[in-house]
Amino acid sequence: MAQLSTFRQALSQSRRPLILAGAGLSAASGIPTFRGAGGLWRSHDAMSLATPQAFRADPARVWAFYHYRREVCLKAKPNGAHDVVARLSGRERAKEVFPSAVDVPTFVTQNVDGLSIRALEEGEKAPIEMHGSLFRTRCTSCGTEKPNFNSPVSAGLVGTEDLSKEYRAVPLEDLPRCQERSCGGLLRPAVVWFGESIPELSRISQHVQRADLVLVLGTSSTVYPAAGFASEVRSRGGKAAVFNLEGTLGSSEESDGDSDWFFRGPVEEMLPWALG
Ligand code: BV8
Ligand code: ZN
Repeated sequence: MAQLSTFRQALSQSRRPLILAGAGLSAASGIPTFRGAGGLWRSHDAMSLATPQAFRADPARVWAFYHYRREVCLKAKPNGAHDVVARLSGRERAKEVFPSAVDVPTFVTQNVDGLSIRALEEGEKAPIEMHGSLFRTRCTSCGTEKPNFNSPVSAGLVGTEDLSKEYRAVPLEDLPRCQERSCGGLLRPAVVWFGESIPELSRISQHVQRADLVLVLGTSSTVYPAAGFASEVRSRGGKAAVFNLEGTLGSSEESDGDSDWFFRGPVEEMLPWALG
């Protein structure tokens, strides 16, 4: 069909491909997406908990939310879509799919679940985790930021991940605390909350400005600034291919409002098929 052949032609001609992913990339791993039913935790809208204000007001509730998500993600496994993108981050497969590219594609993920990193094999370039990671913490006192895969992230939180149980507020001193020297400060998840700036934005923007093709994988494109990247690539004459279960406004089979190709369906099936 027309769109497949023109898409494959664009793959072969692209010199600077960019890959952008959202929660749809991890859906097949059983990670609830943000919008729709997945966006709720104990009847709270995830968006209302992912803010500095929520953490200041009730750190115990926000930590229970993140502890729950850490435990879900630690039990989850990368799915086929993560694997396809991880292979594209390695020289050999990147050369097959993007023969004209100057380097392996830059991969920017909005996801904080760490699954794209767990899918990597030797020699494959790690993604830019533009919204941070559930598995990094930052001390609110001394600022130390480091990887943290502890399960549980603090003994006090054990049991709060069981949604069948009544919510229990964990005392402040039993929340994750800094272990640096004698700091003991309250830790926070090193994710980017709504209203917080994106630490890697200038690095990402350089790639967006130079990209001639962007593959947009499983994102509702509702969270900025990531939501604006595809139209930015197109405004400079680049092309965008959207892989999503559903279209955005004005989408049809062949393309949705703001893309040159629109592959409707599960990205874990559509992406390997479209790449050939
Ligand atoms: C900032 C970490 C400025 C936390 C997240 C304009 C410009 C700048 C900012 C704004 C702006 N307008 C509004 C804002 C504010 C805000 C924003 O965008 N609000 C929205 C709600 C309107 N943006 C910000 O606050 C950003 N900060 O710009 O700061 C600034 C500058 C200087 C100084 C101070 C401030 C920060 C945003 C980061 C928020 N943090 N995550 C956490 O996770 O707990 S975002 C969060 O949503 C997740 O990371 C998630 O990835 C992300 C986006 O959602 P999606 O990934 O798209 O997931 P969603 O569920 O929505 O969609 C899933 C899609 O997959 C669906 O389309 C579905 O159809 C599809 N799908 C499902 N299954 C599959 C599938 N597709 C294919 N296959 C499948 N199997
Ligand atoms: Zn500290």
